[in-house]
Amino acid sequence: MIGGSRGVVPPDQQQLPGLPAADRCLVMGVVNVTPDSFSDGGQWYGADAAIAHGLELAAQGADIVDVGGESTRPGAQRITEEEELRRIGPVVSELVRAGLPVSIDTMRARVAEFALDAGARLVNDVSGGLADPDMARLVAAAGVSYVVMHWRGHSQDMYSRAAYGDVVADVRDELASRVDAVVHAGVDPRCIVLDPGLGFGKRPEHNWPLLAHLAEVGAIAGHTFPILVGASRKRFLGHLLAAQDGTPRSFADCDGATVAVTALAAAVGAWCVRVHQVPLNADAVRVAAAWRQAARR
Ligand code: PMM
Repeated sequence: MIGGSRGVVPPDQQQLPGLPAADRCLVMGVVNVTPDSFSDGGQWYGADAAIAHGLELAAQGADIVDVGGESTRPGAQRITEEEELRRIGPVVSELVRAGLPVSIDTMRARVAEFALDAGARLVNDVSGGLADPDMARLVAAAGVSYVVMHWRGHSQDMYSRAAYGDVVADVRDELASRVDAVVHAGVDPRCIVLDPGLGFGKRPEHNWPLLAHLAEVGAIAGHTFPILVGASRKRFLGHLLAAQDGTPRSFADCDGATVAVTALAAAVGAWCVRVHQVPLNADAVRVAAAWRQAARR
C-alpha cells in the first residue's frame, strides 16, 4: 500500500492539506460541547459558550480548534446522531465563519459530513474509522486530513480491553491495519495523522511507553506519519501527581504536567498536541522548536 522509505520527511516539516504549515508542533485547542467530558465537562456546553471559547483559544494561539459533541470519558454512554449534530452544528459553522481552522471530533460520518460541508478542515476520529464504516469513504471523497486514533471500542467498557503484550508494538500494528483499511477505502496517505489514543483502553503503564516511543508508533511500512498527542488533563497525569494518600490530582491541576508532555512530545517531532489550555502549550511548542533547530546545527 504505502511505498518504501523514499520521500519520508520529518513530522514537523509535513504540511497536511488545508491546515497551517508545520514548522513547529501545532497546538489544537479543545472545544468540548458536552455536559460530561472528563476534563472540562459542562463548561462550554451550549453554543454561545462554546463559540466564545473557540474564539478565545484561537486568540490565545491555538492553530486549530477541535469541536466535539460526544464525550468519550471512560464509562460514557453514546448520544444520538441528532443530538451530536445539534450540539456541534452552530459551533462549527460560527468558528469556520470566523476564519478558524476547525477540526471535527466525531466517530460518525454524517456528523463529519455536516462539519466538512460547513468548512471544517480536519476529521478527528477517535475510532480510527472503526465506529462508522462510512467514515473513511467520506474523508477520501472530501480529500481532507484525517486523524486515525488507536481505539479498541466504545467508552462504556474501554478498560476491559486494556490488555497488551508489548503496548508500543501492539498499538503500532493495530494502527497499521487501520491505515491499510482507510487507504483501501481511498484516503490519501498524505492526509493521515496517527494518534496513540492515550487513555483509550489504556492504563497509565500503557500511556507512558507510548509517549516514550512516539516515533515508533508513527513509523509504518517505511512511512513516517505525523503524530497527534492527546495527553491533556488525562487521568494518568492525575495519577502521576497524586497526593501522598493516593488521591489523584484534579484534572484542571494537571495543566503543568500537560505542558511538560507537550514540550517533550514536540521535542521528538510530534505534529500536533491537543490541549484544553492553550497559552503555556503554545509557549512549550516554540521552546521545543528552538531546541530542535539548535540540535540540527
Ligand atoms: N482524547 C479525547 C477526545 N478526543 N482526539 C484525539 N485525536 N486524541 C485524543 O487523545 C482525544 C481525542 C478525550 O479527551 P477530552 O474529553 O478531554 O476531550
